[in-house]
Amino acid sequence: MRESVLLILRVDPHTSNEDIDFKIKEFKHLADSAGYDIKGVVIQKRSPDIRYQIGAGKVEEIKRNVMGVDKVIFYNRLSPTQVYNLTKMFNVETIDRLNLILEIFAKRARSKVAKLQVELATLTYELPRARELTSILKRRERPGFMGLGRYGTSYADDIQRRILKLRRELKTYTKSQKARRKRYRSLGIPRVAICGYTNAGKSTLLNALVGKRCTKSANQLFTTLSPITRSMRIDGRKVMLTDTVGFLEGLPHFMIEAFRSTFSEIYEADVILLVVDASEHHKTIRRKLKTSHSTLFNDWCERPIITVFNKIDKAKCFELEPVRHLAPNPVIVSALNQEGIEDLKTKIGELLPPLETKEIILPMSPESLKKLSTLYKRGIVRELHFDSCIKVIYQTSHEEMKKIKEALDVR
Ligand SMILES: Nc1nc2c(ncn2[C@@H]2O[C@H](COP(=O)(O)OP(=O)(O)OP(=O)(O)O)[C@@H](O)[C@H]2O)c(=O)[nH]1
Ligand SMILES: [Mg+2]
Repeated sequence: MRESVLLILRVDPHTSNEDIDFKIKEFKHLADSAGYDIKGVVIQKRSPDIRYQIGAGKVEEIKRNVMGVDKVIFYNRLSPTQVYNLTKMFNVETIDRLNLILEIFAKRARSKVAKLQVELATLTYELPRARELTSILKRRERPGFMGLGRYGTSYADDIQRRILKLRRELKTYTKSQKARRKRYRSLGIPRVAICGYTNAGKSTLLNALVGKRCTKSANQLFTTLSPITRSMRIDGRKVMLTDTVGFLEGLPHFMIEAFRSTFSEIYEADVILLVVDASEHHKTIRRKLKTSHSTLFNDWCERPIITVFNKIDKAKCFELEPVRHLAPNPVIVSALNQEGIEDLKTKIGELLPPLETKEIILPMSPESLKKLSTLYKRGIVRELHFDSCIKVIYQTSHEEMKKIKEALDVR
């Protein structure tokens, strides 16, 4: 049976209805993606209260209706004192949106690296809270109180030690990831990364570009956590395509930091596909594009970006003009119906690092046929002429051209 939750959002007094709607829609989608049954939503417009985040009167009101709910989730970030006070008032576990996101991540983490990253993010969030909660519980002599039982005296020190260990383990992974990239680079195979707001259709797009179902897509947030890479051909050229974890508004820096190795798939790509759901209102599109750009530029990123407006089959009146300034190289597609995919491939081809074209002459011999098969594997054979010798019009990256000519001993 699904656990039931009550969602609470506090906004400042002058917040627009549009902003509230955006936050609530996303908050509900997050709770639903985590598998909760939403029993109710409470919104309060006021400045933050230091004890409870929402007003004390509102807390009393909710307290009367919170019976039968398994958990209370706040959209706002809660301080450890607020967690303690609210848990005490409601008598059920009370968490915030970041805990909720971390719960989803923990559910989705399959690979060893993803599990390490999620644990690192969770503990980084937990550490300062653990310190403060331990001291609150000690002062009030309430060890083991309502879901706060783990905050014993050595808990914060244990977390600190575990964080250091996780960082070391993730470093080892980063090294092997670097070695893999170096190999692709030395073979002259370019890399394309798919990124964008969560649920924009990134995984569906990877499936459409590769031409088969390689990864799961679903109408929930953070379906994809670990990057997956598949090869595809763009105008005959082999390209590695990577699908990555989605972006979300208000993700703190420490979370992006914990997923550094995943995000580096984006920063180190030759071309970035920034996917956005074109079926939403242009104000939502603008907001999600802004979040995506600020997440991307969190680190320095100078790669060419193609803005992929997806789900055009569902869009009632898509207009590019209001968001054009945030959308370099726009291409409009429906990944689900495979519309516009060829145009997108053409655009990717235009932005990939340029290829070098050379004429290669091979003598007529069985040995040359072996060399020819290597040429096919490692680059693009544009033309092939058999005469007294074999003439190949060959294309590959500049570095690879040098290497292959040396390896095959051809001119
Ligand atoms: N109508 C329509 N739906 C689409 C299209 N592309 C994706 N979807 C749907 O949008 C939802 C999300 O798709 P995903 O491919 O999982 O999105 P994602 O960006 O990978 O999501 P996360 O991995 O959760 O960040 C799914 O229900 C897809 O079927 C499209 O072109 N048209
Ligand atoms: Mg996905």
